[in-house]
Amino acid sequence: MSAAAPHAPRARTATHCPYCALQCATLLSAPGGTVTVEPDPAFPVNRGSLCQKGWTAAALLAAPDRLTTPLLRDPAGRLAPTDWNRALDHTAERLRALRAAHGPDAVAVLGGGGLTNEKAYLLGKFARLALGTSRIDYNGRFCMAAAAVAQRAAFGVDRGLPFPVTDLAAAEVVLLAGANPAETMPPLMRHLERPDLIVIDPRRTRTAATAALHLRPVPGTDLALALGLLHLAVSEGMLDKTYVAERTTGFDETWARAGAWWPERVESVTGVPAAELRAAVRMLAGASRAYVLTGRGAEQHSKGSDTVAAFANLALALGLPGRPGRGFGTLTGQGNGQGGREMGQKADQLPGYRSLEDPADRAHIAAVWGVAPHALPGPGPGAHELLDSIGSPGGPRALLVAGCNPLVSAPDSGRVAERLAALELLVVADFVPSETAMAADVVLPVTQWAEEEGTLTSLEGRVLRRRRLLDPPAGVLPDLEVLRELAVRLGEPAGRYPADPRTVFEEIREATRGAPADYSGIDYARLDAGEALYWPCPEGGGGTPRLFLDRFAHPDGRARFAPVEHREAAERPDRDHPLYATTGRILAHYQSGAQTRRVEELLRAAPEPFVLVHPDTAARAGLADGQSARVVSARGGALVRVRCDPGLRTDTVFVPFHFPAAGRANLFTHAALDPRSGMPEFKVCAVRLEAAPCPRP
Ligand SMILES: Nc1nc2c(c(=O)[nH]1)N[C@H]1C(S)=C(S)[C@@H](COP(=O)(O)OP(=O)(O)OC[C@H]3O[C@@H](n4cnc5c(=O)[nH]c(N)nc54)[C@H](O)[C@@H]3O)O[C@H]1N2
Ligand SMILES: Nc1nc2c(c(=O)[nH]1)N[C@H]1C(S)=C(S)[C@@H](COP(=O)(O)OP(=O)(O)OC[C@H]3O[C@@H](n4cnc5c(=O)[nH]c(N)nc54)[C@H](O)[C@@H]3O)O[C@H]1N2
Ligand code: SF4
Ligand SMILES: [Mo]
Repeated sequence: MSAAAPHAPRARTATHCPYCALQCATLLSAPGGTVTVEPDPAFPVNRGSLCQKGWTAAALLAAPDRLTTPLLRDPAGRLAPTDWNRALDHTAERLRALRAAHGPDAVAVLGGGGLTNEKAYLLGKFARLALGTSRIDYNGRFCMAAAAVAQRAAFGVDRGLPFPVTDLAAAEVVLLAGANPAETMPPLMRHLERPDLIVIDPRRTRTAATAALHLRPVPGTDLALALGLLHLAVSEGMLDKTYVAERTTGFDETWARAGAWWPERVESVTGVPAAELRAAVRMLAGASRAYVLTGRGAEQHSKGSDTVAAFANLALALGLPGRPGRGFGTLTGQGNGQGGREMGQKADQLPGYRSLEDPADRAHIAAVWGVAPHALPGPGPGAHELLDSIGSPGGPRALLVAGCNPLVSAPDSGRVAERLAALELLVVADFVPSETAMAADVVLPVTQWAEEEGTLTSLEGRVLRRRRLLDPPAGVLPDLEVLRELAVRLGEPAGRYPADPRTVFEEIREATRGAPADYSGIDYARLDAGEALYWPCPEGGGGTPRLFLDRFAHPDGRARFAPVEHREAAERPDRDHPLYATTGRILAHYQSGAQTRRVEELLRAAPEPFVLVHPDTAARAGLADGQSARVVSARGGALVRVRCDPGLRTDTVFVPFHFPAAGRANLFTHAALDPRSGMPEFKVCAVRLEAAPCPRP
């Protein structure tokens, strides 16, 4: 797929897809000025394949409504073109005034897991030094936060997959808890052809259709299900006692709880027949090479981190983590969802997975940044709490957004829209007029993937190079330059904010030296020479494709069982809202859809918001396939097209969250948060279906 090149192209360029964390390798060229994307057959992760989004990625470079000039809201309330100096001067002046009047925490920052490592790093540094604010978080709070908390607690470090994805191809059995890679990472399915799959998903997805066993729990009951699987593993004599004794702690307390989750009790809570639970455990325990993987279906709950912990418990009981050919992991979602969570844009973290509360970590980063440790603010609130506190006493008055579209992607988005409207200053850096950008006071147009250099860290913890094919169109600046220009206007020395990605990466090496996510041994030259480098990679080392083979990352080298207990979802169906609603993804669109709704081929494939509903459930609501309907919760409703799908449970509907305006799934989602991770409950709430008069939502 191709699109007209905005500017004179270089020769053929090896880079990676701009979308998900699989980071498929691509070769870009621009014969006759038209950018062409091809899969790189040499890269083991995608081995010459791409999904529809990858093939069509070039189209966005020349999107007709691409932002190519800064915009400033005029006194009449319209966004009008302006020049860079005015946009930056105005932004800095307003930020200074708000900070002077209300203190540094009056200014907040929201980053994204799609930002390169260099951008995420510099954004964190900018927030903590140039703004001096503790209020910085990113959209990974809505994505990887629950898995990160649970993995860190279980294994001592959070690298989504502690092994290369290609290892999966040699497995006999892979359990996927709440993941639908056939739509969300299609090339990954090539590595899942040989293993027998056990899929846990309330829907019969494309992934479930390929499974040897499909468990269909009521949404929000995976924690009970995982406790039940652990119960069976132990009660049927499949516990790996030697492994548990030698490599773990905490089994007894954990068993004290899981022991009460006998199969019939689990069946009554989850709706999954006891016979299927038994079959799942026997398959897993009977395989000599098995993996347990979680996705957002299990994680995006107000008990998401406990649920991941419960699946980690199961994997530990069967002796999987940290052994060759077996393991536990979680499928990171966004392009730089892994690197983005360890570069210091997270509310509680400094680069390298260092802690904002650890004096030694603070001192290390302060020294790299050339400031005193006390100059670093403390930890701040998670993304949803941050957004929710706008307009409350002491809450943020200005917000800077880079790499996120919260008007569409944050939970209970009716309320989020109100909160954003209460800001005194909203500044958005983006390359397309996203819904959030169009609500901003200042819009800063930035470069896209094929126009920039940098690194991203894929779902397997491998650091990859993004490379530039094209010059950016006139009028746009790279994010790094925007940050430097703003920092200077806020009184910071320019040298503290290098705009050259390679220089930023050199600083990342120093900042992460000796940290859990150690990048000190990685540099552009090694990456460009084709080395496969996985963190931790201390200076002089060859990186770590497989973690935990000898020991886990806790001081005693042991993994931790977690004594978690099931609890109900924040909201249950009742008379007014008799159905469960869950949300997620479809193949053709990416996230808030800000990018993929601008690609003609993808929009044709999925032009409008819809609800998947069992035909009997639709009939009961007086609806037929193709009709317009509203999916209504206690918070609001989304206007969608009805699509009957017998693969749905009769008590559950599914709505993709990729669509804007009245079709936003997040108008009905619940903002109940996981207390351990701040993850919202995107995957379950109570709704009813109503016929809607409007034929085209
Ligand atoms: N096409 C496409 N691909 C993407 C993305 C995209 O937007 N579009 N985004 C990327 C990102 S950031 C992410 S995080 C990943 C996400 O990748 P996935 O985790 O695979 O995606 P989801 O569709 O959010 O959720 C997976 C499945 O969870 C199921 N589910 C819903 N509720 C429950 C529940 O209570 N329990 C269980 N067990 N399952 C449940 C849904 O039916 C869905 O099929 O995809 C990445 N890849
Ligand atoms: N109901 C429901 N809601 C969900 C989910 C769900 O399953 N259900 N999933 C959640 C998950 S897992 C995620 S990851 C979030 C994602 O939610 P968002 O982060 O809001 O989604 P994106 O569409 O990726 O938004 C990224 C924006 O940043 C811009 N952008 C991309 N790259 C760059 C860059 O390098 N620099 C700058 N300045 N801008 C850039 C894009 O054009 C786009 O406008 O949504 C969450 N929301
Ligand atoms: S699977 Fe992910 S990385 Fe690969 S082509 Fe599709 S969107 Fe891009
Ligand atoms: Mo995500």
